[in-house]
Amino acid sequence: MVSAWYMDDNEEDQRSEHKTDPPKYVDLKELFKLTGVEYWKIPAENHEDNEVLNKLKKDRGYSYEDVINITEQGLPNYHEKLKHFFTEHLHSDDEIRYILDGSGYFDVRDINNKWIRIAVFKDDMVTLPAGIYHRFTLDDKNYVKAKRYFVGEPVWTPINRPADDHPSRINYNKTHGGH
Ligand code: KMT
Ligand code: NI
Repeated sequence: MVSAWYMDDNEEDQRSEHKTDPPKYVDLKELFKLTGVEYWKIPAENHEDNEVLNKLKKDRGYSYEDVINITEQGLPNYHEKLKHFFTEHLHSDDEIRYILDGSGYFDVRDINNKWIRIAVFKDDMVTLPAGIYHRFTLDDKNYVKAKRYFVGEPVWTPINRPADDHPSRINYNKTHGGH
């Protein structure tokens, strides 16, 4: 089950939880208000036949999908990719990920520029809006398998921070009130 919390300031080991003491959790409603991140819980088994997922794909026009398997054997240029995933960046389009197996952390900046860590597991689907500053890391289990969706021809290019003048960032700030 997904959960989210504000991160501590400790820069060591990106794969550990980084909760504050006491932990400061963020519920999904608050997460949406603070960042625009959306969440669905969809059983991974037989998800091709899941009505909620199929409606979502149709309503949002997710015309492309593939599977990313993040293991040292399963992902070409594993170390380099993990480094890029964890470098703060944005994309011109939504980042839509559906966890089929394993787990990991999406870190997103809230509207006050604070990191919120979103722990995702099997059955969790999240959308990160275009223009949000974010990053991804595996957790200490070192494994995730996820579906990636896209509207049209996929563009995975990360645009590293600072990218405050990027049209997607300007639009994100307008929509979600960030700075
Ligand atoms: C991205 O763009 O940051 C990723 O695809 C991360 C891995 S998806 C679980
Ligand atoms: Ni990204």
